[in-house]
Amino acid sequence: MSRSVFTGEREYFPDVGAIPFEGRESDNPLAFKFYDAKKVIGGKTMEEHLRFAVCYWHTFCAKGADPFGRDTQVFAWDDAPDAMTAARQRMDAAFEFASKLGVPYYCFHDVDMSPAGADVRESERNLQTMVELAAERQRATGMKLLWGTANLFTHPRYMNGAATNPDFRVVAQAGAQVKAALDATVALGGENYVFWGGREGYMCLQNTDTRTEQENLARFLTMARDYGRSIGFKGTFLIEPKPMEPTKHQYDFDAQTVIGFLRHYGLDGDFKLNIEANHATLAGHTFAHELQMCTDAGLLGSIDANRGDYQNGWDTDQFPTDLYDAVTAMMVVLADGGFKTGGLNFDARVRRESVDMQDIFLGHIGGMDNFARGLEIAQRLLEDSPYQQWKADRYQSFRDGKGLAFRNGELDLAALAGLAQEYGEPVATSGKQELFENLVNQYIA
Ligand code: XLS
Ligand code: CA
Ligand code: CA
Repeated sequence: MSRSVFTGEREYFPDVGAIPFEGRESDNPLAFKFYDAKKVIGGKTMEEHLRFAVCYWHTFCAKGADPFGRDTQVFAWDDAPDAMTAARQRMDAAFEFASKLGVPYYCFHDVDMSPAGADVRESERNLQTMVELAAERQRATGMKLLWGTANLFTHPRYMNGAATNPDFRVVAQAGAQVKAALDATVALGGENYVFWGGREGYMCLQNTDTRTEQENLARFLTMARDYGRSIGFKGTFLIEPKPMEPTKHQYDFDAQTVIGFLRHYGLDGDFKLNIEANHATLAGHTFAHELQMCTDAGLLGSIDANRGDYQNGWDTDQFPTDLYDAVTAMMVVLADGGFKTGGLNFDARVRRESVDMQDIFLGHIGGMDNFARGLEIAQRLLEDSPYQQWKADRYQSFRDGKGLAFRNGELDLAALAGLAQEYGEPVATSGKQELFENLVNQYIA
């Protein structure tokens, strides 16, 4: 992977150069302490394992506004006479930032990259113009597109849903946006295409025909899949679960709900899941739980690594700083054989109070270092520790004899009951939770 630093006509982060790896003793805040891109862990470099991505929207579009206060951050690239000039400047800033940080990937929504036009045609033209520039910038930097997506939640027309809107004309608008975003993703060699259904749910059960809406969602996704494949998209379609916010209830509630939906509608051959740590918390699960449900189903696609706040019930999209979370997440990813088309996207934003341009680098450096440590520790836990053996040993009784016959479907319920009589009361076996937890902490050194 090339790490040439890109700067356009104007340099937007002049005080920051390429971020070096300096090791854990370094006192340079603008250096990696743990992420050493070329370091080999278990046969692959850190860069190949982690496949980090910077997201366009939080990093270069959001400026600190919250429901109680307006923007706090000022971005030089917004200073432009018209929206397309601002979009070009934003793109230069995005590629400068990502190439200085040294991440191999980025992600975008259609409207992050290019302004919506007066109608569908004009919006498409704007996006095509920006895609041509993005393709040039990708060639100049070696950066790649992890995923593209369409923003089907910000525009007022989507207030009652996009693919699940009760008004078919709105569904058609959503179709136009997804078609153009798929074209853009394919043109940029995107490895995945994401659907996050922020408004695919309801605010009021009484006014909502949930059955029709969910059937329409499946129909819409099937059409998108068919169109994507017809234009040569070879990557993975991803659904990103989230239980709520902005809607009271979102249909893609959590991993198991989405897995059931994909299987029910025969979409599990083309779609996998994009798991966001923050959304796991909102659904009442741990990050690792959501990842585990996906790998059990063979449907782990990609990760949005941003975390929530355990005291808050909303989506705070913070950079991931919790080492335990990173370790337990990477244990699941590594045990699954690592990412295929997916990667680790920082769908994260610096805090509203973080108004220095350097803060954006600091947030990403911290998240990348945290996952680099998580990777190394998880690898050692899986390779060097007795963890996998201990876990497998708990299920030893299914490996031969009648337990194996049960697994193979060779016993009926009457036979199972007969075995209970024959065995008598089983001797209690300890679950050894403390032993497992202590082992994980022993390796977090
Ligand atoms: C919002 C989601 C969103 C998706 C992309 O909560 O995380 O940012 O990742 O539309
Ligand atoms: Ca989020
Ligand atoms: Ca996300």
